[in-house]
Amino acid sequence: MVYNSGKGEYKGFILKEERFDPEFPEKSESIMCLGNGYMGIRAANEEYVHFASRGTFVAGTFDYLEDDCSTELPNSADVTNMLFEADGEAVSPDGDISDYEKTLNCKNGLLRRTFLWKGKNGKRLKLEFLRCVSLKDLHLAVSKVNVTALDSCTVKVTSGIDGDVKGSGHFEPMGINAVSDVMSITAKTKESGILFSTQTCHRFEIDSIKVEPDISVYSENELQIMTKCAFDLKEGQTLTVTKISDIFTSRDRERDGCDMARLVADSREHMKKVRNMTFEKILEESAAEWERRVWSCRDVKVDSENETDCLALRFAVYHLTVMAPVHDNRMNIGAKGLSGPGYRGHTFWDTEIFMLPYFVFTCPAEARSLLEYRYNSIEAARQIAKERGYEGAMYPWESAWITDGEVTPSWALTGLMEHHITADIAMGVYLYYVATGDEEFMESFGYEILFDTAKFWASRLEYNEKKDLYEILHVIGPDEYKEDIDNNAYTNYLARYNILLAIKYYEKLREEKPETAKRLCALLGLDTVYKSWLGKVDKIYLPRENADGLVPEDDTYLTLTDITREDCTLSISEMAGEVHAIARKVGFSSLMVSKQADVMLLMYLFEDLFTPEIKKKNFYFYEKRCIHDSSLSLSTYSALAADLGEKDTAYRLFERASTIDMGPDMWTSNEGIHAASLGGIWQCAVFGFAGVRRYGEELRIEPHLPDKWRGITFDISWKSQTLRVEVTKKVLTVKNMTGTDEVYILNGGRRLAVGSGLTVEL
Ligand code: IFM
Repeated sequence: MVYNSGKGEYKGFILKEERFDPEFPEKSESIMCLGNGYMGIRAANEEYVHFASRGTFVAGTFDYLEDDCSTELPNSADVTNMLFEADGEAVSPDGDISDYEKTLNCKNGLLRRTFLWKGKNGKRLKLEFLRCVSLKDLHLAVSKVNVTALDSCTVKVTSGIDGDVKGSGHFEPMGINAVSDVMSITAKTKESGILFSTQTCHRFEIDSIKVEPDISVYSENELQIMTKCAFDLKEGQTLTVTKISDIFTSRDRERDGCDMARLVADSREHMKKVRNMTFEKILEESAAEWERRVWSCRDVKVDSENETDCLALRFAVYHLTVMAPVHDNRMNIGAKGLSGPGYRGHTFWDTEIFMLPYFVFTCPAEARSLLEYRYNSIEAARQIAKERGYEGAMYPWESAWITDGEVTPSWALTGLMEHHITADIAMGVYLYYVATGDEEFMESFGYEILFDTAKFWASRLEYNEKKDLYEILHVIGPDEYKEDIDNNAYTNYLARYNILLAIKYYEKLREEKPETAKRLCALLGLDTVYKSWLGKVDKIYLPRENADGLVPEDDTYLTLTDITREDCTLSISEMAGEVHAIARKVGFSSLMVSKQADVMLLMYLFEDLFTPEIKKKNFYFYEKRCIHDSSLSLSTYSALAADLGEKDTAYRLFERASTIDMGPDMWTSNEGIHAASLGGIWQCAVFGFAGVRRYGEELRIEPHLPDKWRGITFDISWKSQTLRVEVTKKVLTVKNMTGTDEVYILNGGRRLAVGSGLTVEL
């Protein structure tokens, strides 16, 4: 993979694959996936290639297969397929090809692939494949292929809608159809009964002149409808195939639960409007939307000695856009976005802790939609609490559709024990509220989430008479290598904070909005719960540093077998393979080894809990024992290192974080990109190096640029004002681009008014 191959306005926006390796098609399929939050389409080649795993995922369309272990986002019918034959020989990128190039332009969402192909019979073709999923029209995808005959030959095209893809078992076919040049497939998910309509329409041109070939339409099974036609091309002639496709489902908010007749009518109406559009027009409109919604306000410009750094940020912003179903508050972001089948499309704490901050600071309306999803799931969370003998709302570790409740596969203990997610969601609500001051959100949704999650924690605490303390036993913390442990520091501190927030806002509401307090009191029984919060909150056990200055990750972590060696030059994460081998024999639970940031995340989120010396000590202790076996880990370590002024370490960790998807490892992204890691990369730059942070209820900006960076510029939203932040080695500049309200920032221990523009010497 080559980066930054773009020029002019696209410089720093383009990822390029220079060689097609049929052994590893999945890497670029995931990382170059297209989408718009409604759907995600993997960047699989148009031609079928052995290993390719085509993927079209429509947000929120979860389905459960009886013999499977939990609900998943099904892979729906593929519209990207197109096979070409030259004088009877199939064109394939794993044949005799040259000048291969596949690029993703993050700026306008254009996927482009080109190569020269030579058949066994010596016939040569030049091919250019273009694809776009519209950001403007969420149902629309378009492909255009230019096939230039370098030698005269007959080019046969086979193209259509292919629902016979991996995972098609989720669908019951409802009909295939071809009316005029529009082909369609309708299907229904087997358990959730969601109706799908997928349509496609082809247009053919030779040297830009429309042609109408004899077309034969056929299907090999009920999930497929294909068209075949042939063109005699003279040397130098170019055949252009434009394929306009759309997808609608009965899960779409506008047609929620509709019947097939309505779905088909809506789809046909839509296709009528778009079928005559050119590829260029669709791309242009989509690119304008990218500019309006994303790049004009969310670009992060990094001026670095290493050009890849800037691309890493844009790659993150690109994917955070295509993965997020922010058009519908009944949906949330999957751990792999919409880029692959990994984690079944489920939502984890990844949203609130790793991605939500990006949305809060760049587009609060989208952040609100993601939090409304949690509110819309609150009944299911209450049900989980009840089933497990607790009170309030206990959020599922993995969630899918809002009424599904816990969807973690039953073989994973995390679904039973990883409880910190409930407090993570409360933290997300709090961050959103502080950054936006959106009182209407709080009245409608936020307070209820804060109170009911705190109610859960109050019922979850266990009293230890001997210690006269409340403990949280039998959990899994962020470090998932340690199962069924007691008093995970991260969980205990966050649970307490959740309760503290509930106390604070309940008291505030009683004072300032007695009607709201009364309504919520009646709904949640807050009078009794409030007393229990007060009685318990100061007695929650909060692990502190021991005599060696170490904060124990849980009750037993520091007693486990330490396998690090002082004389070893390799870090433990560099020895991950060996560590796994040891763990296979003795189990991770007996080793002083962490999968991912745990205590570090606590120190990052709550920066005043421990002194800088203690934080530094713990940083190096835990980093030495963390194999970053989760993509959520490196970014936290990097941002915390930046806070601690450990610039080189922070940069080294940032570089590693940014190679999780974009890097040379060909296996890491097979099942989809790492959504949380991409949110984490944004946090490394904005929170870590630029030092932006919610500090209490204030905005703090305390930059720590790495040596390789000359500067960084980006916009953030704070209390309805857009602030342009520019950091160089010497100066921090903050401009209020909205200018309707005064904003203050904390810097160097001072509270400074931004006014019409603020410059601080660093
Ligand atoms: O939520 C994470 C978890 O922290 C580590 N395993 C993968 C999950 C999904 O990304």
